[in-house]
Amino acid sequence: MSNDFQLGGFLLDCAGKALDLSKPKVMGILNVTPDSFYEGSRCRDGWLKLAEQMVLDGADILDIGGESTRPGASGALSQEEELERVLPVIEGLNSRLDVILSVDTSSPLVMAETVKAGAGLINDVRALYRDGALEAAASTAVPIVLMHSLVEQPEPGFVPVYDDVVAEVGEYLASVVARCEQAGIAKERLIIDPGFGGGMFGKTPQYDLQILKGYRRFHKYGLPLFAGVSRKSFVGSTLNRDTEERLPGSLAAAMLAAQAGAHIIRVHDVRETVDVLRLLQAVEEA
Ligand code: 8Y7
Repeated sequence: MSNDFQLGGFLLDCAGKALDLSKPKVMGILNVTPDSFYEGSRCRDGWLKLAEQMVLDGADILDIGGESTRPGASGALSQEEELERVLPVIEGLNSRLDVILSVDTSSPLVMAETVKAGAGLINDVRALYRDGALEAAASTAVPIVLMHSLVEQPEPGFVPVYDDVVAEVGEYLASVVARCEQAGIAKERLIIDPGFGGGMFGKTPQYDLQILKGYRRFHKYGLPLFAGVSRKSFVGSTLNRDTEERLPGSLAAAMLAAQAGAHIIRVHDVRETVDVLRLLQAVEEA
């Protein structure tokens, strides 16, 4: 079977650990928040066991987040509180596991301190738009995931409207990339993500489906592509399934993203997703 795309030969340096994106990589979600939407990833205490299991299951990266982006999640954390949650986990995992640690944060303090403690990737759903975040990220040397979002939580009842969602999200990401380059961040450190999801992420389920359908079009920016579809609301609303029942739909979505050339796929269910990607790889090599 011929590849209908060629993953770019991206090779990133994540604080001394190589991230080879010639094949899609799996990022396991490790939430250290008490209020994340999917029960399975809440692990304020069991984080070490969960992290070890994800690595055994084939995770290439672990994404550690201390602040929930869920609409209505308990009020904004101070940067210090967020750091207090996340830093011990990064330090603990860095000394125990040989895996790339990603920090899911929008806070400049958290970026700076966790990279010092060994984080090899910054994942910012606000694409470095918080005050000081651009400068903080520029002062590190690690790769950065830039996600499209509304940056702020919209008013209740807000309905996003796009004419061509892939084109408009792509234009936004291109402008964020330009802003990063102006701040001295090399393009070689950047990864782009359309940001599937509602609320602050700014898409309806229908737009999420359109993004997945047109995902290949993001290759034109010449950067590694990221996809976060795991157990998201578009899977639930398309299939009429609660979060605990969204694994099959999430795997199908991960498979579609990988076939469309996603380089990094962020998931709750590492073992199952790794199997899907192995099968896809085997077919492509057949
Ligand atoms: C995404 C993400 C979340 C995503 C990137 C959830 C932190 C919500 N989603 N980061 N984070 N992309 N880059 O449903 O899609 O997992 S949190």
